[in-house]
Amino acid sequence: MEGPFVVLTGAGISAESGVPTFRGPDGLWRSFRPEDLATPEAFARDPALVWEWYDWRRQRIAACRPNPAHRVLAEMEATLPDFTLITQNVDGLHQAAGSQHILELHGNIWRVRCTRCGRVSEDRRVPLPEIPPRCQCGGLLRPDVVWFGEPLPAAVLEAAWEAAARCRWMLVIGTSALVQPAASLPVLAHRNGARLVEVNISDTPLTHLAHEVLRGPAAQVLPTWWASRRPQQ
Ligand code: BJW
Ligand code: ZN
Repeated sequence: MEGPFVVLTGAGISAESGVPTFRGPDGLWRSFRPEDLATPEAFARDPALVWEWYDWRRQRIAACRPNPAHRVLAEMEATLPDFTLITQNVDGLHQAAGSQHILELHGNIWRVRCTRCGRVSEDRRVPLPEIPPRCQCGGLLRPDVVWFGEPLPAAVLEAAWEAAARCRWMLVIGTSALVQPAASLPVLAHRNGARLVEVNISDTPLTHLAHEVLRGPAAQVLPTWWASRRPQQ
């Protein structure tokens, strides 16, 4: 466990908390795929429809608690001297588990951003009283998340690239590794000599690169793995 340690998480880490994944069988909402709804075009066409999806997801997530996998990552951060957590998730469950520093590549579902004045604010109301919600300035609010075709937050992505490029270990948990540029981070780490460990219930495009594959639900296999690796005091 020597050297910089990076973790990349995806929707699968929150599955056992009850948060639906994107591409699983229960990932669909009214038969829409994320590629149909998580786009600026969908929002421009029908903001109320897109907001109904987000409002439904916010209600689901509000009822969810972090699971043992989230908690292990908070413990790793507190234990390992050089540790970086990168997440594609927008659910806020890493924060709820006690992780302090989180690189959120795709934003956060509990923030809203005004499409007119750009103001960003936290809004945890579930359900939202008005759909689509509006800013004090009268502008239309949108979720402060990253949709397909939109750039990731530059500083966050830069920090993630740097961490991936220099790490000795990369743990990739619960992501289908289909969405770019997040899916390239483990590839970069691998190319630079990091030991790649994948935690997933199924194969992904990264599985063939992994030095170690922990096959099973993250909330079960991650605590066991960490218990056997954790530095003893
Ligand atoms: C378990 C489990 C358990 C289940 N335990 N495991 C290069 C090549 C091709 C395409 C592109 C490219 N570069 C860019 C693109 C386009 C696009 C893209 O990647 N498209 C692909 C789909 C082909 N990317 C973008 O558009 C990105 N933007 C960009 O690149 O901008 C460039 C630009 C620069 C300058 C100016 C303008 C543009 C943005 C991507 C944004 C993704 N957004 C979403 C929505 C976020 C908001 C929201 O939540 O609503 O992010 S889409 C959705 O997918 C969400 C997720 O973070 C993301 C990844 O999903 P994830 O986490 O992997 O979940 P699933 O459901 O796919 O997988 C779950 C996994 O868990 C599975 O493997 C299960 O087996 C496993 N699992 N239970 C362990 N218990
Ligand atoms: Zn505004």
